[in-house]
Amino acid sequence: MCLSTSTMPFLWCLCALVLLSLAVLLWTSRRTSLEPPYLPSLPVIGSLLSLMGPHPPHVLFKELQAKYGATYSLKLGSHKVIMVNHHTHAKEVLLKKGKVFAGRPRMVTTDVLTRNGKDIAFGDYSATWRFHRRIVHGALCMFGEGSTSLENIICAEAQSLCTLLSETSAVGLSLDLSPELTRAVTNVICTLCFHSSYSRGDPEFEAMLHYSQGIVDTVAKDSLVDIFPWLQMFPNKDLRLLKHCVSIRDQLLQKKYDEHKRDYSDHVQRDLVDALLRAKRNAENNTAELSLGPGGLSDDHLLMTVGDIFGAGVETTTTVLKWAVAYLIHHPQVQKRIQEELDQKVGLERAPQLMDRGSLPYLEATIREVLRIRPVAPLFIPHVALSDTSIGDFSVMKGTRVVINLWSLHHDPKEWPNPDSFEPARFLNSDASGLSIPSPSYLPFGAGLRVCLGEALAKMELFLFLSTVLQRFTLAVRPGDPLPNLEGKFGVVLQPAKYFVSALPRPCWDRQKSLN
Ligand code: STR
Repeated sequence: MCLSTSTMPFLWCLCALVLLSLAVLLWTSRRTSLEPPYLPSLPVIGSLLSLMGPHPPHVLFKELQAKYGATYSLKLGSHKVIMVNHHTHAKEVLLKKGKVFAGRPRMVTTDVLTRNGKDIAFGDYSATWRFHRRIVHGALCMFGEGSTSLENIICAEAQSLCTLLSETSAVGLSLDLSPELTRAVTNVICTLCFHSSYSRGDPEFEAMLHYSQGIVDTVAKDSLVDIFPWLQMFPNKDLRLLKHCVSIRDQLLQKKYDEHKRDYSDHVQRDLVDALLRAKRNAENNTAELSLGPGGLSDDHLLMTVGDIFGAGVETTTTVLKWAVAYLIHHPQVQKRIQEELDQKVGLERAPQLMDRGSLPYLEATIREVLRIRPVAPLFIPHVALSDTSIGDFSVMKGTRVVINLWSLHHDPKEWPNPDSFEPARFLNSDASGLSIPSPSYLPFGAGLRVCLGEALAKMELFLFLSTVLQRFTLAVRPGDPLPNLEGKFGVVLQPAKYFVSALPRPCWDRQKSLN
């Protein structure tokens, strides 16, 4: 066949077009089917062999970036997990594609803790979950930030902590602050939830301290039963301890819940449980809300959520306070600068209040730095992709677990110069008169649909407790005692090891008191 010269250019164009479309097709399919680099994996055990070693998981996962890049995947038993170590991908998961990644995995330990995911933190994404979270958010707003009564409660607890510190320092003792901080923080949450509080030595409080630690030690820390659910068939010490602690917690919660149901009135809202009960009753009267799915919002849901608020409210804030004190002991110059700021802006005549927050930027910067250097939950709680999707150029299949390594975000040397050194001033603006967030790689409370519900409350507590104590005392260890260990014990929260503190009354405070 002979082609005329006039048709040649047309054919060339056609060929070029076909080739171009093929290239585009090939490129786009490569782009979306690209899998993140994989850690070596064996049948049944998955990547477990690559995860053994001396480092805690968050540190190991950060270091594996050097070999596999910031986003890589691994297998935990039969579960495919994508590990995200950089803020751009973290924000894509939490914010840009928040809804797609809003799922939660079912795990043996969290199912024990939450009656199969009937809470908010560990519960999977659903219409019931959304409704549940909305009413808890509303109730927390009503009793949370801006509520003067809550401020008064926190201040009263902070003062009672100071009284204890005076008593122990008067007899030259040093003290493990942990139970006292926990009691103070528990009382704030208890007042918020149940309008009740504990005095020192209350047996119910002692029981709570014990069960809460048992739960933190055993729940959702990538324990083997969570990776291999079939291990439940064998005797398991941790799972037994968890079940025991959960049953004590449930008895305690049930008692409070029953009392509230008995005394419930539509006309008064004494606390958060009353607010939740009202929302539940309104929903039951409203047929539209009844399309929530099997069971709607049951008593179990409310009970488990109160358990979440309690557990999260106590364990997280207490842990941050313990880290803050540990770092302040290591950095007396930071403590001195906070105290100078307090002396200048608040003085000694009165205790600090929330309205002082704006005028104490260095204290606020210190709190931010504590939350950066020792994030409460260094791996957050795992997310699950609810449909086929992508992270950056990598494709992600429905059902994949996604873990955000907040530790990597907060210790990224490209974002934070000297990431391992404690430098509150990095959160101050150029003339040190106000605050700044110097990097987008900072998410202490998470972000998106599952952002921490207690952020405002936590910030109030951290500010009031630290300012009240530091106005009156300098915290140190006794001469010859070791400084607090800053490494932390990995678990669902990263807790510091036990240490002893001696609180030295500040001379200026003592002088002021003797004048009054
Ligand atoms: C602490 C111990 C306890 O008694 C109950 C809970 C349930 C809620 C958990 C909490 C725990 C630890 C901190 C968590 C919180 C939900 C959100 C919070 C995991 C296990 C964080 O994401 C930091």
